Amino acid sequence: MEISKAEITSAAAASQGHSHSALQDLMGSEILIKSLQAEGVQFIWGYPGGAVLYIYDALYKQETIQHVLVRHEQAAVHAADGYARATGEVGVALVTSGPGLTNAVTGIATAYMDSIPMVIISGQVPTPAIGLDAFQECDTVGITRPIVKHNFLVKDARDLAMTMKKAFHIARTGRPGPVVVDIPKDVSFKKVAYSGYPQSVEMRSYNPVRKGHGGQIRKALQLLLTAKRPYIYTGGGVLLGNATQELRTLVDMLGYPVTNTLMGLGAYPASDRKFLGMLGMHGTIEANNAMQNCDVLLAVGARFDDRVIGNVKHFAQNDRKIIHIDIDPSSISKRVKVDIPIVGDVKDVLTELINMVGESSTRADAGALAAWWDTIEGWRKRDCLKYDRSNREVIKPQYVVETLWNMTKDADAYVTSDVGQHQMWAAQYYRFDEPRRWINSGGLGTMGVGIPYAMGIKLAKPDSEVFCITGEGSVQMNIQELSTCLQYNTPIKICALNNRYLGMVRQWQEIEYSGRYSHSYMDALPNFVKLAEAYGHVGLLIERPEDVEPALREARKLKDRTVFMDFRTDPTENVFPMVQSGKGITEMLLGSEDL
Ligand SMILES: Cc1cc2nc3c(=O)[nH]c(=O)nc-3n(C[C@H](O)[C@H](O)[C@H](O)COP(=O)(O)OP(=O)(O)OC[C@H]3O[C@@H](n4cnc5c(N)ncnc54)[C@H](O)[C@@H]3O)c2cc1C
Ligand SMILES: Cc1ncc(C[n+]2csc(CCOP(=O)(O)OP(=O)(O)O)c2C)c(N)n1
Ligand SMILES: [Mg+2]
Repeated sequence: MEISKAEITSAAAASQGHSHSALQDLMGSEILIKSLQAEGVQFIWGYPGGAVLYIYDALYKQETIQHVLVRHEQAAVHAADGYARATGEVGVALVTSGPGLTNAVTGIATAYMDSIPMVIISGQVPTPAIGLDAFQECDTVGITRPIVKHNFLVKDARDLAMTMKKAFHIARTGRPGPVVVDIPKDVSFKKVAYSGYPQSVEMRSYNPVRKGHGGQIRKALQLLLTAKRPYIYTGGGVLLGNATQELRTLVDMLGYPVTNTLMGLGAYPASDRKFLGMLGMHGTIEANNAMQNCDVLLAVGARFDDRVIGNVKHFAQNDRKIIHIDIDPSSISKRVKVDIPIVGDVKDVLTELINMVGESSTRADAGALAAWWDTIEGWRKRDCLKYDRSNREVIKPQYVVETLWNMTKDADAYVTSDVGQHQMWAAQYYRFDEPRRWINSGGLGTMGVGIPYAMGIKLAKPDSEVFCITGEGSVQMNIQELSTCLQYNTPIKICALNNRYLGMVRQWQEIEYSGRYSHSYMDALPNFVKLAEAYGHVGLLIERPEDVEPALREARKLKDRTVFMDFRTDPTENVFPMVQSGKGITEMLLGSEDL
């Protein structure tokens, strides 16, 4: 079903309502739909059940919002989350009460950990039945409280429109996050007067700061311009705050080295020399060594995650000044003590910083900067991402990713991944130059996101190519969504790096548990080619290195088909560099010779 932009705009205008003279009696479910239309919602991923049948009935009677019937509620939330990550819009999912909601919990927690703007609507048992162990009742507000930015239980249909306005506002402003709106069945069918969707919203207790403190920004500037070994460490906040252009401008003005976290890949172009690669547990030598040895660190929308800092005591051994720009004050000095905190929106703060750099007559010490770059180039020469490229016997997983990158780097392509070794190889060997092209679960590390993320993106971006790099373990966690892909014509390309192992677990067992491979080998795997065919798609089995490129070429040619590529990769390959748990970020294992 194609919906034109004009139709969405006119539905949004109609649902805004005008004045009290336009007062009309509407059911709660109809008010909900009008609210979603007013917010410009185009897609909802969901699954019906008793508590939401009035909402589904109202959906049936409208034409501007496309609903996608998934095969499992977890995938509904992931698909809406993937859509949100790729577009920057609020992702919307709809689930029924009880098991519908509990199935959605992993999806909600995944979005929460990565600060993704979402509104999840759940059905609830009728208000008089709440607390009576009613059929399919669960305490949605209680269950989701620790994994949402906010949640609401709507007890009166008259509050519904304002609650939706607040939900969208909270989800997309400040540090974004998922908001759950729980709607009891009686609220969805009760008729109340509707006077239009609120134009504005005010909440006394919620006022996220946008503009950073001018005095703090000036102090940051002083530090940055007098640095001898400066470093810019950026994260997901740059993407969430749509500030990639500002970041590029600042880095170009300063000429300083820059790194991205796993969540920030694409915030700065990977093909630029000033980019040192990802940092952290599986980061490059140059990125991690620069982090440890810099004298001034500018952290931008990055939260000093344990996978990035490693052993905090080791990190603190070197003296450095830290400037931290983050919209959420609770992110600042959480794990690492910061010298100059700047609470504000990354776009606003960087813009101000850029203006100040432009106006300042001070310039960084060119000699010191050149010496710092020499040191960095020395680290870079180690070429820590080299691997056995010429192997003709077995497919190296890195080779699949690198080949895909070579073939699609100039294309309009999105890459999703699941969680495991394949995710790290995707992050290391696909060099993202643009924002919102790399879609994965970092904070919760949820296996099973890959296919739903890809189908959520493909729906919103039908003309783009969408690849899902996955493992044979992860892909089975939401494999049922291949059915949704067919029904809604969202042809995606699945690149399964099939090593017959829960590879990341196997790697840890090899390195940290003396090779005791407890339950990390997966036997009795399905025939993925036949499975893909059974779902109405194309399956390809690729067993030899020389077949990797032709398979990818064939899959890309099949534009309108979902293709499952089962790449049989080296089962014992490990991800390097690797920082073991408890180690400092410069204490890296670089290859199997270090084991
Ligand atoms: C198997 C596995 C291995 C991993 N290995 C690594 C690794 O080697 N390296 C690595 O980097 N990560 C790794 N991760 C990911 C890691 O767990 C974290 O998810 C990641 O490091 C966090 O990225 P971030 O600091 O960019 O924060 P995010 O989670 O992206 O948080 C964004 C920050 O920006 C702030 N923010 C949001 N919006 C704005 C705005 N508009 N303005 C200002 N600030 C804003 C938020 O408040 C928050 O503090 C791994 C994950 C898995 C599953
Ligand atoms: C839902 C969930 N369960 C368990 C884990 C722990 N875990 C992390 S990676 C991994 C193995 C993934 O295996 P596979 O998808 O085959 O990827 P590979 O590491 O082999 O590339 C596991 C079990 C997780 N991240 N998510
Ligand atoms: Mg595997």
